[in-house]
Amino acid sequence: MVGGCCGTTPPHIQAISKAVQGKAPRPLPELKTTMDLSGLEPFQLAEENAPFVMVGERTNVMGSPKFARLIREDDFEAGLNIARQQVESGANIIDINFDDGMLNSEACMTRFLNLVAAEPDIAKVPIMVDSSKWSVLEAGLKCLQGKGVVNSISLKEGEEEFLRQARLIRKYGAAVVVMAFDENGQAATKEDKVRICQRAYKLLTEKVNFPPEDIIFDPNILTVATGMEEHNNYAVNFIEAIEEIKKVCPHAKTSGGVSNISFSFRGNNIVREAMHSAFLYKAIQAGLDMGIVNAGMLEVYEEIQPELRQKVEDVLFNRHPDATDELINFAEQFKGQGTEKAKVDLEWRNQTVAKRLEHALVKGISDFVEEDTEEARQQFDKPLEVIEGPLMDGMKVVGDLFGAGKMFLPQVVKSARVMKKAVAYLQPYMEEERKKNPNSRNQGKVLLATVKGDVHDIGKNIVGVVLGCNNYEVIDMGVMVSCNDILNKALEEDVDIIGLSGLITPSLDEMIFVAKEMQRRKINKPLLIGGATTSKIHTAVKIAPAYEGITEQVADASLVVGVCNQIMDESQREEYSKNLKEKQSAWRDQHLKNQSEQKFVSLEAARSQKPQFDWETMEITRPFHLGKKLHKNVPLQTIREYIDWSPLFWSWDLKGIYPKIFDHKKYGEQAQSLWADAEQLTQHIINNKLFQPEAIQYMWAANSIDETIEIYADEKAEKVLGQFTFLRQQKEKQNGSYFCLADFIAPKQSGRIDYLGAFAVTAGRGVQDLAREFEAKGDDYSSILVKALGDRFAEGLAEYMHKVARDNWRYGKSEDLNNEELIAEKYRGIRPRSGIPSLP
Ligand code: THG
Repeated sequence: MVGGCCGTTPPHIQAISKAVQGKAPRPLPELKTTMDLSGLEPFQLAEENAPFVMVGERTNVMGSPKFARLIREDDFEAGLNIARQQVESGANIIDINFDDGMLNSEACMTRFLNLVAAEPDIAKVPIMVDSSKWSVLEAGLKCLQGKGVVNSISLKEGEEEFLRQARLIRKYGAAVVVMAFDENGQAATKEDKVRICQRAYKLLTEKVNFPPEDIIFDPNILTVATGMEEHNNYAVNFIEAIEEIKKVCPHAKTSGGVSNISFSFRGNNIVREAMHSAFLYKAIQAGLDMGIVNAGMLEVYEEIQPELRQKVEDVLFNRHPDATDELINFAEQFKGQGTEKAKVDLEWRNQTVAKRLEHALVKGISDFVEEDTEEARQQFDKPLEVIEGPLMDGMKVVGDLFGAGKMFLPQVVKSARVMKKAVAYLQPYMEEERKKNPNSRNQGKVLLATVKGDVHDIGKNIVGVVLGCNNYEVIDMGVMVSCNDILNKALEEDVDIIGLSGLITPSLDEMIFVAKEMQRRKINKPLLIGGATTSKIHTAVKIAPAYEGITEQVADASLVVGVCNQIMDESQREEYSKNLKEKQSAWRDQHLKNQSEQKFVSLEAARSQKPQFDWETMEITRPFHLGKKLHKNVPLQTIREYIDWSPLFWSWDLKGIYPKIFDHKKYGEQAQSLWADAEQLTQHIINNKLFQPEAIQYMWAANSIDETIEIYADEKAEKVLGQFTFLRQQKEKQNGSYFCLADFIAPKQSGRIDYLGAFAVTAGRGVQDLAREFEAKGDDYSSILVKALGDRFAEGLAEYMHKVARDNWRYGKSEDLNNEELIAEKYRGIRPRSGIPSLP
């Protein structure tokens, strides 16, 4: 077993140690002194059985934005999960660091270590308390159970302070990391590193009697590939220093912060991980005992793509002056990719062009799509065949995987981004193709539009392209087009066919409305329906009956030409229309049969069984103020704190509750990836004030009369300002009352005045502007994300306004609810909004 008793040895370390054993066996030291540490379980760092010890780096507010956020938000429980994940991924020790100017680091350290102590699956491993402040290290030492490690002390404040701290560490019973710093600063050359460590070793062993096996030297892993020539030899200096320190400081251990080496490739995890494992491979051979690493995120050395490995090693081992530039250029292709892809990476590039296109679509990789599309174009007679052939085939795979629940909406939208890029690439060729055949007659004019309320146009755009390539003239009106505009345009251009598109459910109703309007305005043109939520059944049952003309749902872009050709062909049209209507009629009958009958009671019967409240004794609280208040420029940061994030994931069909969803078996990974994008965008929006939220709020004196609530100018209730009338439940119930929202306001005949609040909120114009900005760049993914965030900010503002209203209503002042409790509606009062069953 490697690394003592805690955890199993992960494959990358097995591979590294195997490689080390095979290639350059390290001579065993003559004295086999072990370093003993412990959490709840003992951990022995013995040279002969521990080729390498992994210290988990993620519980560090400087090294993990996620951990930092959780701590800032006071969610220490979730912070524990990060510690747990590190242990589960094979960390033998965990490094814990709260060095942040905005935190009370001592208090955080104490609190976190106390929480860790209560978690056996974390506390089983020894802890490394990490800080550059002695007071924080000491706060940590006071909490540590077992035997941990202090990270770190150094000679930078002189020998006296160094020895004082070392004595205290001995007293607390911990091991220590000593950094290669002295009064003159950080050691960067091999000579300085060795000299300082040797000096510290002598002081510790001779003046404090510090056991040498409890000393861990860290001779500074510094960042390479920064573009500064002086940095090029940093990795080499470290590795050579390790070898020397092991010789001149018997029994002492060595360590380093491995991820430091690759800071210049931040955001490019594939390259970073390749650097870490290539670096470790050499450093372990040189005698490195332990490293602070992202446990679970180390590439297996043998599996690094050979070309990448060579370029990385050229940089690490400073093999030639252009090594950095070459790696930077080569690294470009991996940017922003997750590591998962890295492991199988580029293998797929060896497949046929059709398979490559499919892979790119499924994985949402747009980097190679233009070159692959070009290659495919050369293989086919016409550019359109590339779309109808390999690209559509690839999209079909995406569709099937999506349908089977193996792909999720964010991925599908990323696929569409790839498809868009391919189609855009082919567009000029298709134009050319059309010009080459001027005699091919115009097949007909088709108007396309995404209906009002909907912004989805990927499918519609593909349909437009496909029709265009088949000699149809396409008038594309874009997204969010009102019924009036569509029909006016159809008449003005005298189009042959109208195609409506939409992806979200409300679009179905908008389509019904368009059909009704066509009937009313006697516009006799075939109507085609398309989009993800449309269906043959819905079209037959709900849309077609509203309009006498041809109304057909077209399931995907590959079918649209066939349908249009039949419509445009005089000889086929009548037959086609008759068949269609027969089919739709049969579907309607079938649908009706499947509907079970629902019984309703009369309104009088429902009223007679309305809920009964004792209005004589009911407590009615009087608000501080009545009337109107406008809230302009509510700070985005304030609203952010009131946001319920779960629906953000639902809008992408990732089902789960935030933040538990991150650990979800099926959706966890996608949820994390979406969250990272959402957080980044949110920060950008807040920093640049891109949304301008506003709200208007009212509070009225009110009474109810049956289903109606009257609102009054003041508490004298003489002047009625207006009325709200609500529905009462009438679906037959076996027992229970038939509710109406008005039941919750004191009835007029009770003689008591009651109150009703209302507000309207918006996240502001900026949502649309920013979404359009992304759309213009062809980035539907970010555009949709902006809209989803706009929706979150509007909802968050509603939650906040409700809090303001309750405060005005007095009882809010005494409530003490956190966000979760707000989401669970633990407050007094209700907040119905239009669009829910009680207020449709
Ligand atoms: N020596 C010793 N202690 C140390 C260091 C060292 N403690 C801190 C640090 N260096 C080691 N820990 C880390 C932790 C994280 C990273 C680097 C070193 C890191 N984090 C990513 C980043 O900043 O790019 C986080 C990216 C993300 O999560 O999104 O690279 O040298 N004794």
